[in-house]
Amino acid sequence: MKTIEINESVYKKNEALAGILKDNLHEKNKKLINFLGSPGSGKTTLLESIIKTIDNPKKIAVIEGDLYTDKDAKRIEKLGVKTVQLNTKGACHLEAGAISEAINNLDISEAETIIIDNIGNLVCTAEFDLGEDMRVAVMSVTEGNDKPLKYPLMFQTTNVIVLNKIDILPYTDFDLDEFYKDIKDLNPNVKIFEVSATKGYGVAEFCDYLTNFK
Ligand SMILES: Nc1nc2c(ncn2[C@@H]2O[C@H](COP(=O)(O)OP(=O)(O)OP(=O)(O)O)[C@@H](O)[C@H]2O)c(=O)[nH]1
Ligand SMILES: [Mg+2]
Repeated sequence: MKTIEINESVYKKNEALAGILKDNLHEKNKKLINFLGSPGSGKTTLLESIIKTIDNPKKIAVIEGDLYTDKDAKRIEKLGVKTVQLNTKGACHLEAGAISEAINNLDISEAETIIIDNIGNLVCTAEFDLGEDMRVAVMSVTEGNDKPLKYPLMFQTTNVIVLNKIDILPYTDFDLDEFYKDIKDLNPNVKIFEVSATKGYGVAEFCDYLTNFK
């Protein structure tokens, strides 16, 4: 009897599509950045803050991933940034094929960087390569400093961690020393930014990094 490993074939197909997408975008000199993290960690607020901070927001285009609504896409579109909504109808992650389709429906003529505002999820989203040049895990201090060890794949596969909601750190039991120690064990080369997306702390530094990375 023939046995088909569904998981393996799904990942292989996704990987192949992600590779093609990456090559296509590089040919056009465009960068793709993937924002991941738990629901409510502040991914969309951070995007809003970036758009308000950078010199020319037209250099950014956004793919919004959501299960059902277009609430986040409307928030970004309101700021004059080209945006496309992807609804997964309940699925907990995005795949590279859907990102290619979204880009085909997005005006990226002026954009140098396309940012994916991924579905709020600390597990499945980390498993899928979307052809991105950079992963940014957005984590907030209200989630607790134990999350990197509890959800290691997210923090091992990311290039950058944005530790958000730093404005309310004193009102939480988030242990910064433990957080840095755990991250050093999991992903020693990761770049970490302490940010408040609502107050704007650290956002300019993060924007510099986003716009200048090669
Ligand atoms: N105090 C504080 N609140 C923040 C900050 N960033 C975001 N928030 C709040 O956190 C809540 C969730 O923010 P969102 O940006 O919608 O979170 P998200 O990660 O996009 O959530 P999903 O799209 O559901 O995955 C909102 O009420 C924001 O105002 C911050 O830096 N400080
Ligand atoms: Mg959001």
